[in-house]
Amino acid sequence: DRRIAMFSVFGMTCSACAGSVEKAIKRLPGIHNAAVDVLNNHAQVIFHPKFVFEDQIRETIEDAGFEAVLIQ
Ligand code: 9UX
Repeated sequence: DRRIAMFSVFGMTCSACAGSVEKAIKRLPGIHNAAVDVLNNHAQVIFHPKFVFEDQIRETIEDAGFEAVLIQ
């Protein structure tokens, strides 16, 4: 059982920002993959909804210092 979520992530100004967002997301349980695109301000996350939910992922991005909005 997998779900895909797309977030807009604001405040990333270099590729190291994207790396730290990816790393933070991947530390959560139930994350299959996280791909952060600094140019388009997007983060796509594939996850197992039995272990983690969209809002926990969104809060993790915010805790890493960025603003995140679930767009899809
Ligand atoms: Mo780049 Mo981002 O020098 O938090 S890592 S701006």
